[in-house]
Amino acid sequence: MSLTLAIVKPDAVASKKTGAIVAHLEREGFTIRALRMTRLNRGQAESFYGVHRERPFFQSLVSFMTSGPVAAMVLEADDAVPRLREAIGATDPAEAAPDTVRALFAESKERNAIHASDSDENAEIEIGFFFSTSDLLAL
Ligand code: FUP
Repeated sequence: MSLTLAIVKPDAVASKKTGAIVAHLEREGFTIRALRMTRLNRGQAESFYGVHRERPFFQSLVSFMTSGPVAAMVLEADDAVPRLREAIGATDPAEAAPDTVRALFAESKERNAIHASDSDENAEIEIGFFFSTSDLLAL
């Protein structure tokens, strides 16, 4: 079993899709090992998306990610990282495979409902961004 981080983004939280997305991920076989609502401030969002700092969409992405609460969760499954990437679908919902979270719930390439870690290394870093060791002690 391995762990990954998912974030239900502000678009999906605001439109009350959090529960449906969590239910979808549980149906796909993930176990929720930690879950919390929070609202990112600008510094936190800039740091979380630091790899995209030079991209033209960076400021818009940071504004969106700080626009309202998010639901961050640690998900467990066999091969959790690649399986969650498959379950969320392509970045742009217009290109996401049927029955993926983004095909079902996302509004646009930016307002795309969910984030998922893209490697085991980043999953560990991103879990640490939202959860402390004591949150994960019961794992
Ligand atoms: P993903 O791994 O699918 O979340 O996508 P990326 O890491 O490539 O991009 C991170 C976030 O930047 C996306 F979720 C949405 C945003 N983004 C845009 O707003 N416009 C783009 O052209 C690409 C990404």
